[in-house]
Amino acid sequence: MSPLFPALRTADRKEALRFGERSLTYAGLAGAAGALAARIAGAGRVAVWATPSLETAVGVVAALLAGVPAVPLNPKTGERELAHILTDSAPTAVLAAPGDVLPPALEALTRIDVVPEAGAGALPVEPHDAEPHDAESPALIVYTSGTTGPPKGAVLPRRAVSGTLDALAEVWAWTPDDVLVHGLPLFHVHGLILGILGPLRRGGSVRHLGRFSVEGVARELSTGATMLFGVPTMYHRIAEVLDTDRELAKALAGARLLVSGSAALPVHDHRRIAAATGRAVIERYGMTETLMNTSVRVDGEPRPGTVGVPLPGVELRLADESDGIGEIQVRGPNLFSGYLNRPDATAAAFTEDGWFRTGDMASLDADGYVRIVGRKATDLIKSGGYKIGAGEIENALLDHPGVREAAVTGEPDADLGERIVAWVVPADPQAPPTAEELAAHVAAQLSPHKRPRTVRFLETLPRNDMGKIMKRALGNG
Ligand code: MCA
Ligand code: AMP
Repeated sequence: MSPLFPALRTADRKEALRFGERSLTYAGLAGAAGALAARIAGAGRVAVWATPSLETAVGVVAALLAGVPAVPLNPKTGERELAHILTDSAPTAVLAAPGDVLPPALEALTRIDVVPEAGAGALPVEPHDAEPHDAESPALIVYTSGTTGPPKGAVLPRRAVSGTLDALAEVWAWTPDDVLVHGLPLFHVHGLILGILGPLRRGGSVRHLGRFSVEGVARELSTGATMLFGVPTMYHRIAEVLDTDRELAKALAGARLLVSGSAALPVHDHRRIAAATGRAVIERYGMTETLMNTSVRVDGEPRPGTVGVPLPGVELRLADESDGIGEIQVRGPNLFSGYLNRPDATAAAFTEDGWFRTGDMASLDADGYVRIVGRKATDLIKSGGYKIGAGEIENALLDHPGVREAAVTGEPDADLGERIVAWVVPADPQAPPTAEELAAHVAAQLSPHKRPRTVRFLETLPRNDMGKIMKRALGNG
């Protein structure tokens, strides 16, 4: 297989990456990532302490050059989830920035500091020389939540990464001249594969905001950035201030492409942004296991409420249709190779004839535009663009001594799309734990974005004759 990042061969002075005040040219990236690749070659698997930083980008590129699968870790992952990911993925080393303080769970691993300077740390190598030629070799392992149990590691081969990025390049006319801005986290597909590896594969540039802010978006789009990637929560926050922020409206109006994904962008926010800027936000639809499936094309008609058409090379069908609505199933070079250590879950994710079951329910417009209308599993919650399983939060809550019973649902939320709600029967009704205490417990065990935003105390949970909790009887859940 050809190299993932051809622009590293020319290694010129063009800016590749910028995080705040710090940046790296293609020459700098080739040197730094090439040197690190030489150090980690043959390392088995490496974990990457995926802070929103230059070090994360260099670390992941180095792993790809070395042919060593990278496991990006959310630096805010709580104890229980981190322990699971480390046991499951068994990395031999962890890549981190020199100043990063790592949790005790990572102490058993060899720590390798990432130094984003050309030639730092070891002998520079020709970056493409060590790259594996096998398109099926695993590039990244990205953990993703299911309805129950701990997150599963989706094994993403090099073929899927290059395939999805090249398909997006075609439909978005994405070129080396594009400068992307975003503030997405770097431990998921959206921020890392699309948002960092995407510009690098094109030989373009990316400016990362460190953390998302409306001001940062306005500043970068008015000073040379051409594209914006975000989750709907980010576009909602933009839409909320557009009426009063003329600079922001001007900056968005001048962008070449505004792309939203990870969850549905409400039609109301689409309309507010279009009215204030004259620009339509383009939606694309993907999943950790499938990378990108569909998108509105840059030369196509944006249609709020739809996620566009299948990308080149992706086959899409609706299964078990009734009243025009069916489950989206996909096939193509964009798909993962399976869940790590979970042949059972991998087999269950595919139909007998080899199509991947997304669990998303949709209808098709007459011209093939896909309209997502919901999800098969009510126990999956999308909050802020993060996928969260109700079961993992329930298990964490049940571990708290103040909780006798717990059920978790998602409720509509204008900012987050869905808000996590915990329904709790306290162990001692006279002295229930506080909502803050339970949120902090979930944040410390799993991850802060999985914490309940609302806690409602009950005397009992509604159950059916079989003893199963009836979530539909709980408020809107
Ligand atoms: C608050 N915080 C806490 C607690 N409460 N920390 C510990 N314990 C607590 N009890 C901290 C949080 O960690 C955070 O810190 C800060 O307070 C604010 O938290 P929060 O309110 O959760 O943040 P937010 O402002 O509401 O976040 C909104 C967001 C975020 C920025 C939109 O949800 C986000 O980045 N979403 C992106 C999700 C994403 O990339 N999804 C892609 C997966 P701090 O701010 O320092 O962190 S989907 C995918 O990849 C597929 C393929 C696809 O299609 O794209
Ligand atoms: P994740 O497993 O975190 O990668 O999230 C994948 C899920 O996000 C998909 O199965 C969809 O439910 C949802 N998703 C991603 N993009 C969109 C979109 N543009 N519109 C609606 N849902 C989306």
